[in-house]
Amino acid sequence: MTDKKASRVQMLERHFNPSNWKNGRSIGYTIEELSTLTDDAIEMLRRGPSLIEIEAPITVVGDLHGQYEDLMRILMIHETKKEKKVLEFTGRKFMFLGDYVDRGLYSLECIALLLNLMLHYPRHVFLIRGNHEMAKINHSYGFLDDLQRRFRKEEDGTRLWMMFNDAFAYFPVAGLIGKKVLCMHGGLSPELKSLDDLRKIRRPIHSVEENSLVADLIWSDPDPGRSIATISSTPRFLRNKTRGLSFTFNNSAVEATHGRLGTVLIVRAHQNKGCVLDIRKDGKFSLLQLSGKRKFREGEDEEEDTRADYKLSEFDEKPTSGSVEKTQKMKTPKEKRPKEKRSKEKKTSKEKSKQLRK
Ligand SMILES: [Mn+2]
Repeated sequence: MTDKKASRVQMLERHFNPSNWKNGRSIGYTIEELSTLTDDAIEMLRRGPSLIEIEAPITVVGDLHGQYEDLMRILMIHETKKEKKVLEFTGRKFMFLGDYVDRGLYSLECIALLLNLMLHYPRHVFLIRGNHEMAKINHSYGFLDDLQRRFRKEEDGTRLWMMFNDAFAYFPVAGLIGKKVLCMHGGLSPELKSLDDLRKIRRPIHSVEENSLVADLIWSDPDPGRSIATISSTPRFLRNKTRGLSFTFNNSAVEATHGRLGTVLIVRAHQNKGCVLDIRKDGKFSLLQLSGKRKFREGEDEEEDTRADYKLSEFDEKPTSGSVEKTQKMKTPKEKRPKEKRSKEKKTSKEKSKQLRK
């Protein structure tokens, strides 16, 4: 085992040990190990694709936003013995759809563990980029502040923040599961004409101004409201007033994209409040909403966590089910918006996933 690998395994063990993170404790890191982690991540990601192409079964996870205990529940590794954890974990594949940092209390724990898992299990853990994996956003929604507070010298925190953002610049921006399910953080783009458009995206991308297709993949939303007025047979992208950039897209835009790309389902996050989608090998899927309250930074949310322990049974036991081949619609529960940007959108929206009517 190389020194680097040994250091990563040692960090993973710290992550897996509940006494290190339960009861509100943060995991301790050194600048050196985090610096090695981000360097190694860049080295792997720069050689990897912009579009992750993979087969089911796979578990797709929406916005984490520093909810470290939720992440541990999703991975299901904290209740078992060390050896078993690894065995159990290596058998499953995960695609995370971005927004790992900001808002929650444990941004650093989430991103450090996920990068480490990605390096350790490169065929099982895939990280897609969210809008919070952008320096312009994570400098003001918590990540920078957390790092500056947690490291002894403020400039060390700032340096780490820059190192993480250097790694984010190489993150892939979309995933394709079984050639049929297209995943991204935000949504569709009028510039998305073929899967090759995704495969050809060059990285690093430090700011979305550099690439408007990437800006849309990371920022766009479905039409708000889904009122009768939004039902149109013409693919339509409107200015996204809620976000202040990119577009909203209607059902016809979804259908048109499926027609061009040969896909049948769009899976996205960006408005989630912690969702897990299990896609099985036969194309059937279950959507699980994480129950319980999430922990947020002061001022981000009034919610307080009241759970004493975290077990799988706390998942909603009545998942929304469907099949990739047959499903026409899927629910996408919405995330909490930044307060100053929150709109009066309804709690859920539906996305059609039919083939294009020519
Ligand atoms: Mn987002």
